[in-house]
Amino acid sequence: MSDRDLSGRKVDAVVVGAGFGGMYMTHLLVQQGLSVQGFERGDDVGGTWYWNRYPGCRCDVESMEYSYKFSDELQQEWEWSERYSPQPEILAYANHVADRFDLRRHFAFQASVISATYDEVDKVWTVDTNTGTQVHARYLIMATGCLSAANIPDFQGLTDFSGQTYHTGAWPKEGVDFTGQRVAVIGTGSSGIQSIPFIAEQAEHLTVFQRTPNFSVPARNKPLDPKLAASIKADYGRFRADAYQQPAAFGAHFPRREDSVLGASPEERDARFEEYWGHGGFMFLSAFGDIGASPETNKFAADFVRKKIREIVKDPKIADILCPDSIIGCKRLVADSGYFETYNRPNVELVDVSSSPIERFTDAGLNANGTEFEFDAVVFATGFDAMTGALLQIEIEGRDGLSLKDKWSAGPRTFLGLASAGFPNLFMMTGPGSPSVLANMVTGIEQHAEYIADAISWADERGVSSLEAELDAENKWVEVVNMRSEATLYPQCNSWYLGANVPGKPRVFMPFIGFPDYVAMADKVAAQGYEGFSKT
Ligand code: NA7
Repeated sequence: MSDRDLSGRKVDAVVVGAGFGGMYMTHLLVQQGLSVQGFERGDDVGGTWYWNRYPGCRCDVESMEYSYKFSDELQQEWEWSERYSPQPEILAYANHVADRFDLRRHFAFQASVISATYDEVDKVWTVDTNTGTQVHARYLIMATGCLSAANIPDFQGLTDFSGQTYHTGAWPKEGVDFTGQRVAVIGTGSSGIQSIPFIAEQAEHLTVFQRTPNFSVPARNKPLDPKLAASIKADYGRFRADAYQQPAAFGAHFPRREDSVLGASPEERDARFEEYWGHGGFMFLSAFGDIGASPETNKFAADFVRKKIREIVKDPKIADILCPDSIIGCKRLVADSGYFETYNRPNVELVDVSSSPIERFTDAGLNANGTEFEFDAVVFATGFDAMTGALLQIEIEGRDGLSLKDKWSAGPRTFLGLASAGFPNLFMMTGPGSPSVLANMVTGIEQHAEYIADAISWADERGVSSLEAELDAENKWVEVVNMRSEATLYPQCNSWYLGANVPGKPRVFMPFIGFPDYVAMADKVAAQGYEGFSKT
């Protein structure tokens, strides 16, 4: 059915996005007997893993954790091949889930929602797509993803460039062959750090433009040990339950140390950090109990990584440029495979644009630091308008003509990161104010999907036709989210958690810190009859 044939359709719920969130949300609502119309701008399911096909793309949460737990058959039958799944395997998994639960039939693909307007009298959302389709729904569920609105900075002269340009988050499906090419990568976040070693291997010459150096630790990716997978599957329920109690809903098996870095001798510290450097990935931050406690305790871990960078990178001047001088873990820690080693290659060049920005693009390349560079292709690894970007690209109009864009002009305001006052029957999955990007995304998604499905069924059973966050509950929630972040080191760097990577975006820390606390607070709201939501 083309999405044009849908016009005028009335459904119980519209779900926007066919990533992990939209798929599970749809599955639950359909099981509850609701009619669902999904819209997805890509031509198939997968969300983040549909769009981010850049070389080297893989998850930074381990495979046995980064998967759905709602179906025991699914988690028992699916087999992951590596410790950290590569993008093609996660996309294959998303496709398998769509087939297994027959989800595609509920979605119109290549259809972007452009506006959604609430009619307070009829209590109905009218949703329009870029293909001219209009449907009506009692509930509108935004499963638009936290990192799905690509950020390409407004570089002067960009349209003058005659070579190819790519964004890591909108990578061509057919792949890109850089063989024999002079390539630039702009950006050294996760996407840049993951892709740079692969592009360097293929390209004739690679120039990396770095504005801020990032902390990265080896992922230590490897084939998944079948015995380990079998032992987890033997009691997957327990493994998931343990993860659920972790602050970020994963890593219960990490050998987490509680002692203070201040109590260790220099030799003990070094040996411990070495051990955790050997474990790989986020686990590094568990080497001592207080790495995130203060700039002073944090510096020991940061110094260790800086030492490692200087050991790996042979040219001391390049090593200096690659050494971050910030808090480790404040921006998302990157798990890499041979990143720093790449700078020892003769075909790789690092350009520091920290003190003067890239000046302009030209026909042949770009000018930076007073030098003209020439390229066949430029890769923007420049990240995303995170958490709010995809929501605010859609003209969402709630009660009394209130626009979400206007309401959030000074930063997002939500209750539970799920709902916003003035927007009845609109739910956001992993929205700002929920654990979202600071938790295992799949776990956060499952929790939200189940929460929303339960809320709708609760309302339907009682004849409640509209659920809306109360302003007072929302204001208190925003306070809680802010207080929790202020008690950490997170506000001390310019991360995308704060919106600091997008010029003009309000500087507000968006995720809720602490998954188990969040679940407890959300469950209490539900248990008290959705206290904090007005019901009509
Ligand atoms: P990130 O982590 O936001 O990284 C984007 C990078 O692009 C970062 O190094 C930025 O430097 C850089 N950037 C952004 N704008 C510019 C300009 N104008 N000039 C030069 N450099 C620029 O995005 P990723 O896609 O790597 O990762 C996002 C998440 O996806 C990641 O955390 C994982 O969860 C998966 P900056 O640091 O802002 O100075």
